Amino acid sequence: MTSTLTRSGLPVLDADPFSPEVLADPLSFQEQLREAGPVVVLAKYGVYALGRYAEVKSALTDWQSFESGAGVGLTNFRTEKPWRPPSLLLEADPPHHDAPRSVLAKILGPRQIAQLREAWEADAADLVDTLLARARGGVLEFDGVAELSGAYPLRVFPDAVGIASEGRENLLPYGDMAFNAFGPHNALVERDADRVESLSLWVNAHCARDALTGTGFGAQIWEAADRGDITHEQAPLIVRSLLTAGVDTTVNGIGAFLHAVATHPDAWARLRREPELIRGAFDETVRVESPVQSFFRTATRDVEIGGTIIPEGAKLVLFLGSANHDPRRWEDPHIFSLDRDPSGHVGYGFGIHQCVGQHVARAEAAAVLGALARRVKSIELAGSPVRHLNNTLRSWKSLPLRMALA
Ligand code: OW7
Repeated sequence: MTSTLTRSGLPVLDADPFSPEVLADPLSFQEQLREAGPVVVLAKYGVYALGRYAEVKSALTDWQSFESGAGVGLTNFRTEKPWRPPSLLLEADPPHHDAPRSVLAKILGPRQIAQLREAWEADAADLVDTLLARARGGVLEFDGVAELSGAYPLRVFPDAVGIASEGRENLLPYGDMAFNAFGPHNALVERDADRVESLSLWVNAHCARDALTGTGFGAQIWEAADRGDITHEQAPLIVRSLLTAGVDTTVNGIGAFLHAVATHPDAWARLRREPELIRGAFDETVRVESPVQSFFRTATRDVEIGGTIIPEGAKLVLFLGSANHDPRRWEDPHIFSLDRDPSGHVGYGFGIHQCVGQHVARAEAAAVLGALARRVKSIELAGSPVRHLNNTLRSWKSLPLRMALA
């Protein structure tokens, strides 16, 4: 695949970043994108693309010029109907974005999440103890996705939101569908076409006030409506954001963390000796794996970026994963290292939309990896891991692991 130039001098790529081949292994596409130039045209979709750290970060920061309200996927909400009513957070701009954002930022703030830490650590210890009870001769082989990364968030997060137990198996497929929907209408989207209605019905029903128990995040969103911080019409859509964005992301973040330690034995030994490094190690995981690979923006005016004018109304795709591997910003960008400072990565985005749930994600990951670090001497791959393909998410379907008890 080569890049050619348009008459305006812009590089054009024919490669499809949403093809199965690129989704399975995006690094060479990303390098091609970064090397082609700071702003590239993707011929297949007729959109602009950013793959370098500097431009991705500046587009994320400049929300006035690069709006989210026209959708953060390929679909332009100004000209095409969204697959569901837009998110009041992700797919909104100031001033509409601000009240929902500040309500969620308080409910999911570091102090609030710190209060869940002990219970979440106990849940992680219980999950890991039950798993390790199956060890024979001090060794256990298991699937890290089925038993840990795919299980733990479903054990703690729906409870924290306050939804009922029945039907929780809908959460991962719904999230998978929502994250596929940011991409083009390809086979990954088509595959789920007959489930959109039933999965949406289930999720929407669980956003209602009477479906949310006790003191959970969901009930707190409704209380914010009672206080007048948001309207009662907004409340269920904000609950929907939690149920959409809160499960697949953490499953894949924790899965990426397991893969990183299973393939870096020195890092695992060090995390066992110095468990206070686990949180920073998770941030390095989010940088190197970038569980959310891309989001789109739409130009609100003719706007210059990377020496190019993006015309008003044009869609551009920001490759977060590529920015997090840009050698212009990161030394040995493809290497997972406990010795680097990963701060400034754009794996959680940047600016006013930066992941409002990141304290939840960090707490879940630290609980699981902390429980393992106290009990498990070594972790290694016991077979070839298998990718799960998604238009937006970097994901594992299976992660065969072998662990030796400490
Ligand atoms: C929402 C990490 C992305 C998301 C993703 C999908 C949906 C939403 C947010 O954040 O519904 O607000």
